[in-house]
Amino acid sequence: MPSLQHVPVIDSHTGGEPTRVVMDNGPTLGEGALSQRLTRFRQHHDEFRSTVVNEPRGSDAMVGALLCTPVDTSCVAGVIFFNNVGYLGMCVHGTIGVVATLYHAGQITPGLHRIETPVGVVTVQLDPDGVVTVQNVISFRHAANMTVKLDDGQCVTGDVAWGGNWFFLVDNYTRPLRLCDVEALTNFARKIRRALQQNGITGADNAEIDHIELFGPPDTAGAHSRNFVLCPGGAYDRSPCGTGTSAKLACLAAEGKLAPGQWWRQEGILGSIFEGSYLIAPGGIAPSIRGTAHITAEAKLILDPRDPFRQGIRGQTPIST
Ligand code: PYC
Repeated sequence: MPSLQHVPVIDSHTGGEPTRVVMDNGPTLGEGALSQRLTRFRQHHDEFRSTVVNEPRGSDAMVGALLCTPVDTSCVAGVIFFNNVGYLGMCVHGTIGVVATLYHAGQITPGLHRIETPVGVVTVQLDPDGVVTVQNVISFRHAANMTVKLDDGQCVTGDVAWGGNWFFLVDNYTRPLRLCDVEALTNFARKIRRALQQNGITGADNAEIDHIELFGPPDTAGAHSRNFVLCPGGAYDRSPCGTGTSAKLACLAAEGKLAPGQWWRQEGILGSIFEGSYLIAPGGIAPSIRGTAHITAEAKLILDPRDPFRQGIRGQTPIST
C-alpha cells in the first residue's frame, strides 16, 4: 500500500465565509519574516495551497490559513492566508476564524492576543462569548473618485483603498445587492477589475487592485450599509469582508463621514454583519473589526499518491487574466 499523508485541519466560518486552518504537517518554509516565508510558499509549495483549499476538498470560497512560528515572540501565532488562486496579505474573517480555532484547540483563552501576518502584526481580542475584535493593519484611502469605462461603455466611479488588501470601492450601487443576483454582481465586478487593469489603475507601488466592493443600502435595521465583495479568484465573499470594511472605514474617515470611535455596521451579501470603528494612526487609520466565527469541522485531509487530484483541481487563473 502506498503511504498516505495526513494534514489535520479545523474548519470554521465567519459570517458564512469559510476558513480552513492547517494545524500541522504544512510545508517547511524556513526562518525569516512571514513575507519571506510567503514567497517560499508561493515559489516552492504552491501545490499545498491548492491541496488544502481547492476542490475536491475545498471550494472557490475557502480561505486557508497556515499556522507558522511567529518571528515576534509576543505573538501567539503567525499565519499565512491563501485562497483558490493565490495568497492574501491579510484576511480579517480568516483571522477571526483562526482565533476561534486556536480557542477550540485549547491553545488560547479569552483575552488580548497578537498574531503575525505577512503584512504586519494584528491584535485580537477574544471575548468570553466568542466575539472577536481584530485591530487590523493601518488602512488608508489611496485615491478618490476614480472613473473607469467598462468594456460595455458604462462608466463607474470609485475609491481605491488599502485595508490589508487592495480594494476598489463603489458607493451607491444602483441595483439591489441580493444573493439571488450574485452572478450578475460577479460579472459586473469582474468588468470593473478588468477596466482597472486596462487603465493602469493600481494601489500604491503599482499593486494590483484584486478586490472589488460594491455598496448599497442595508436590509437589517441598525446596519449602515450592505456590500458585495468580489475576491481575487472570482468567488464572492460570503462575509462582509473585514479588510474591505477596513478599506471602507478609511474612505469614510477621509471624507469626514465617520468620526474616530464611532461604530459602523457593515452588512454582507448574506446579511451577516461586521462592526467596525477606527482610531487615527500615522499613515491612515487603525481599524477594529468585530465578528464571530463558528467551528464546522475537525478533519484530517488525506493525500493519496494514487489520487490524480490529490493536489486539488488546479489551473484556475486569477479573474483578471
Ligand atoms: O475578511 O478580510 C476578509 C477577507 C478577505 C478575503 C475574504 N475575506
